[in-house]
Amino acid sequence: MSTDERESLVGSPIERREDMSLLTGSGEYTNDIDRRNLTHAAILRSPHGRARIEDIDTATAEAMDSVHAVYTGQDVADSDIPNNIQTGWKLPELEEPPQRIMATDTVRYQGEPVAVVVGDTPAQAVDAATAIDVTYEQLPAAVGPSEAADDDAPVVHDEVDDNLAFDWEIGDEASTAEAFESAEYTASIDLTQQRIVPSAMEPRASLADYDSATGELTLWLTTQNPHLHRTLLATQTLGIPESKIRVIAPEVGGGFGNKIYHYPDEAIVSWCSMQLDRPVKWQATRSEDNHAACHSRAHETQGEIALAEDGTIVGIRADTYADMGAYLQFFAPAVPTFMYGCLFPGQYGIPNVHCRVRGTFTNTAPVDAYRGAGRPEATFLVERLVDLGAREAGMDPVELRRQNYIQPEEFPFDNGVGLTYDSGDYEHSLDTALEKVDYEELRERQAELREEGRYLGIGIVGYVEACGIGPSRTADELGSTIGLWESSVVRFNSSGTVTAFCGTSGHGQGHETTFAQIVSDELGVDYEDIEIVEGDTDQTPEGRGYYGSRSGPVGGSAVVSSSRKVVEKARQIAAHQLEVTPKDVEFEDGTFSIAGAPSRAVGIQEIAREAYTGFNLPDGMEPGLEATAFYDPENYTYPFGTHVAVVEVDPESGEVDVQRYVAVDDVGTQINPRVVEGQVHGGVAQGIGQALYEGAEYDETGNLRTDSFENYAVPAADQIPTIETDSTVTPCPHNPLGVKGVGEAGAIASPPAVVNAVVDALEPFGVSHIDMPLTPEAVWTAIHESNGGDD
Ligand code: MCN
Repeated sequence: MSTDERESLVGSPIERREDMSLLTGSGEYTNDIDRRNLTHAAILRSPHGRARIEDIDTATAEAMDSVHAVYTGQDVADSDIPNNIQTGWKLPELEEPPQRIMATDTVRYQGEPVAVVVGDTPAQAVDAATAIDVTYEQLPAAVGPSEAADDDAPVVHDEVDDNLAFDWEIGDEASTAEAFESAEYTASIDLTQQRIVPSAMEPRASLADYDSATGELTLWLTTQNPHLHRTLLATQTLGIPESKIRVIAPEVGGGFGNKIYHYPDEAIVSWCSMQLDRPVKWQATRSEDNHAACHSRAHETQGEIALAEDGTIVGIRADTYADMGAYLQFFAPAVPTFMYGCLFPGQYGIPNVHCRVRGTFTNTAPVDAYRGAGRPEATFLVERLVDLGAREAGMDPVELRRQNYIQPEEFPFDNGVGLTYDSGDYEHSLDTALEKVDYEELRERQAELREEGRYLGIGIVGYVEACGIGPSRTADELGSTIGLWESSVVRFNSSGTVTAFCGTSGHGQGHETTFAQIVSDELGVDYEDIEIVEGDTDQTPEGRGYYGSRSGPVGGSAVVSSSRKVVEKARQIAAHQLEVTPKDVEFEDGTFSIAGAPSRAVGIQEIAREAYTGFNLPDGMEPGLEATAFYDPENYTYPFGTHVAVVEVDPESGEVDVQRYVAVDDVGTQINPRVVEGQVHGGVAQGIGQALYEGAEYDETGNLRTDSFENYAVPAADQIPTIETDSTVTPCPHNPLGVKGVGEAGAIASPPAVVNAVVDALEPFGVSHIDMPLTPEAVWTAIHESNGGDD
């Protein structure tokens, strides 16, 4: 597409350029990569939730054909590397026991690495790992976030005898208690936000190639943030200089938060390569990833809402236990605190808010961010409470919401618990969604069907989330150890084409398309002449990667900044050639010209070619045409929206049929509406998965019952309804594109939309809440535990 055919590419729903290779199987994944002398690693993992390692006998494994080496945790411990994975979010008074890349004396979750075998083939390595004989003394395990805080709970780490990683609160407990005392109506909920296994299409993998001659390590890794991984490998685990490490993210097959973290596995594989001076590859199986990649959500919460007589929400409070698993992963302490408690008030102006969160260690896989990270939990809680409050006050849930919304003229809005929402129009979003579903007609139909013994439910959710987090200076105050800026280099090549190197690292979000749209608009260069490069620490500027839906608002803004710097240098060259001063030169659609003299004009690609010959540049100017920019956002951005689920529940079987799903999202200016829609679809599908199907379960010994897709139900395509999307546009006021993030919106809004709908359907049975996943059994049981068993 050429820019002269249209005014602006930002806002255009052009097709994603990355899809052809992904859809035709020509994408290159870590496990597709081959190296000369390649070997393969198999990691032996703890079968127990908690146990003492009494002995490891590796003799049989070492003697097997084609085995190059067998290493234990003690070998690593003896090797004088830092060997301590630490969280990146240091809450005050955080308890943080060390996390070694392989256990030495105690294992603390099923799946924790204990030994590694390097063999000629993956199968030979696995066979040899199976031949390692480990003698364990199995110990009682701490399982469940609130049970782990009991006085007599088994202790996960000796140095933290109450299993409490942190005890955090926000808001005003006393004023909130007063609001509850004087309230007309109150409602409460006890809920479990179940543990989720983020199931990317491809399990994790790494290929490490260490060259002892140069001391350089190249690591192909399923990572969302190659630079962050490089830093953590250098400083936390391997101890080799960061400048000697190159991390490359090929196609990673989806991340969804789960590929942010520095796992023991890639450090083990790299360390093996360093010992053997040979490339070593490791590919997790699905079951291995279910056990050993981070899980998510895993809260137990008591929540309450207080209303005045007229339906004004006067207070909300929550007491949450958040499961941290056995070790603190990179964002773990931030997810159930700042990303949860600070968003608890949702779209409402609530004068009294209090939220306490205790993060507990348990003998389970570490828990950290998964699509939405804290905001799904916050939205679920407040939106369930609003529905319960409406039921208590005898109000329509729509009217209760409408009455309590923050109004457009109140932005920027201080939500009282640490956040300043940038812009919003929640009622417009609600009205758009209600019109799309024809709410009045639906309520009439619901009443008619109830007469026939059929149970239709309508679930409404308004969400606001915080993404594109920054600025860096406030991240420091909140405990972050990293800045939250993003970077890019925009470079004209000598022939006039453009390559933009970005610090973000997308895997399916369409960055190659949307960032090229931005560059095309900024430089006035044809879209086909622009390439986007991400995901390689040797090629791209230092970046922070993708999470918290930051690539559009933060990464896209960095692309704008570096493009504009390029234009300014090009303007000086144009002025020199047109023999005027730079301020007399205008720039539009890729052409520099002089006002009132249209024939005196020169295109930016021509200027780029001149910049590289260097023949005719202003005195003292360096040749070349490129610029680097780091963009640090002024604030988070706050996307919002209204989602409506319409379900029918069969009380005989407990089956839930999602008949309609309407998503109205406001993500500010849309760079590419097609990409935005795709992101909403993906998020809603994952949220419906959480609402109806998914849930990780451990038994009391810390044994993971849901270790494969045979017993962990990720929805198939035919279990996801048609998703009807629409949008409103309220630009972000503080970034140059007006963009808010979209990647997590669908996963945030959809679980409470579905649960609100099911509970609405079952109102005649007196059902007020059902914990996710709403399996037929859970729904049937809820009906029968209320008055439903008697009808
Ligand atoms: N975009 C847009 N207009 C906007 C906002 C964004 O066109 N107003 C575009 C962006 O340019 C980008 C895409 O939408 O191409 C998503 O942008 P953004 O919301 O900024 O999110 P990120 O690119 O930073 O991706 C992260 C987000 C998160 S946190 C998870 S988890 C997630 C998700 O996106 N993981 C994904 N979506 C995913 N989609 C796929 N296919 N795979 C994953 O692993």
